[in-house]
Amino acid sequence: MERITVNTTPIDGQKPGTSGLRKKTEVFMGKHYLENFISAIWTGIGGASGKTFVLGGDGRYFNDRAAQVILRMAAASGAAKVIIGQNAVLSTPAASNLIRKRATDGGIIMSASHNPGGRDEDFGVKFNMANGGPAPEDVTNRMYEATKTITHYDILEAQDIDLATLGTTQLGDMEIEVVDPVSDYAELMESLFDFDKLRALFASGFTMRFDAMHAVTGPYATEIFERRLGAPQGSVLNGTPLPDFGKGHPDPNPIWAKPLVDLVMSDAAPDFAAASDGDGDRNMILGRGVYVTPSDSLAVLAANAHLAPGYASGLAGVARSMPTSQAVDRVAEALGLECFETPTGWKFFGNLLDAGRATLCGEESAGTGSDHVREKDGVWAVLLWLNILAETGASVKGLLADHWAKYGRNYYSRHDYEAVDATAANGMINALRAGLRTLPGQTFAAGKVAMADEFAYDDPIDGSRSEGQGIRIGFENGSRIVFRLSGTGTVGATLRVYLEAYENDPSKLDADAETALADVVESAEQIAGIKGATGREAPDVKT
Ligand code: G16
Repeated sequence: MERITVNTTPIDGQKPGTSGLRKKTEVFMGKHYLENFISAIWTGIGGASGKTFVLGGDGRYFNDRAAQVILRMAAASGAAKVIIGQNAVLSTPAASNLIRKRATDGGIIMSASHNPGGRDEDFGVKFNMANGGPAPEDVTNRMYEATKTITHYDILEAQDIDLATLGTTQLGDMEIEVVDPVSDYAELMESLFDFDKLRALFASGFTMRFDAMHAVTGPYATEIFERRLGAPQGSVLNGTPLPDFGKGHPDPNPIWAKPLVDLVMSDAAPDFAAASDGDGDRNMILGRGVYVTPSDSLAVLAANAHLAPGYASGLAGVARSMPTSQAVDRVAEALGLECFETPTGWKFFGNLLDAGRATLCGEESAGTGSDHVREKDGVWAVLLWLNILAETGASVKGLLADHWAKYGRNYYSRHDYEAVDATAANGMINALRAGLRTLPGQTFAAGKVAMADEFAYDDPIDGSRSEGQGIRIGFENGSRIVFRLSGTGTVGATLRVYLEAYENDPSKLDADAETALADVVESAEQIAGIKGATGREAPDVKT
């Protein structure tokens, strides 16, 4: 086994985005591409020597090959140990849990999350810190700087490691421990939720469908829902993980999980349905005849989390990403909780969770989580919903209706224009930025503009400042439009337009969301000229 030093040169564009580095799989498979970035990770975290890491991924195409390369590079760089999920698989929340539970120095997660997988699709790599959360911007900036000056990397020449067999092996001086990807995570879930009550719920005939979308949550969901909680076999759909996710788009939203939405809207609807994404951190919640927006889900969970044993003593505070609807703010106000508004990206919740200022966090992009790990967590969100339904005996629709009756309803939708010309998209955002000061006082279809700014965040814990986090336009009646460019796409630019309208008239809480938001949608076009800038007549995806 020989340690070799390979000469290389910088490769353009290795700047981590909202959540790590995501590129086309073929790009990652290109000469030195993965190796350069892994070496830059070591530089960004002050070296790998003597450290223990967790390694796992969502099982997408190239996951297995990339894992072997990362292990050889970790060994060559002096890492003491790597704890790896069997077959190099770990869901993102399970990886976060292992990083924390085993008191490691961090971990590498191989995933492009909800992006499709396969040789022609996407791959990704991100680093999580010792707290289990995504590396903050100062660390990812150091990684990026390292990619611009790299001249060589170290790697062992060795045979592939057997990652199918549980147990401990050696690679050079480094120890490798292959662990069951599910058991530690399932144990954590048992510590947070009332599994007896959930078993009784399923025993009483409660029906559920969980769509794992042929992605990483299949084994987790089967073990927890079917084996431990006794949901009938077949409650988990598409539970076999596939390297290309069965050619699907593993993003749990009404577009990509349409069959599940159709099911809950049909006569054959189960009591409850949910889906998760490629790496298991996102969730979509559905009930008989109803889709719960991620923003509403966060608000309902915040209002009812105390019904689950893990949160019985109440919440320290809540946090949402800026584009997420303000529904949770109303719950926080009623409960007297601190409520934080952070930029898009789970990494921004880490400091608040570590400092004990927030217990529950969530994002409009189908992410909800708590201080049990430092990632959003799809299966956890499903269990919290189930625990609340078991305690209240309510239906999803009933719980939601009660919630709106109490707090009012934040109608909400996100319109995505995918793979648009990056120059045109940036031009549109620049034009909006330039015109911000002229907007307050002007009236559009949605009403009179009360405020308009570009969001910047001052982290209350470490004082760091993150600028350029999206254009916010607030109306006097509580409606809001946010414009932002995605940081997770791999082709051109993806424009996201977030639309929100608040309603508390009891007779108007049950409207069709598209109708309720029509004026806000029209205002977004009036203000930004989206059609002209993107050349598109309509968004590609509406969530
Ligand atoms: C990632 C981040 C989330 C973010 C989402 C969308 O999720 O972790 O915080 O909300 O991307 O980001 P953007 O709007 O920049 O595309 P995931 O599930 O892809 O890791």
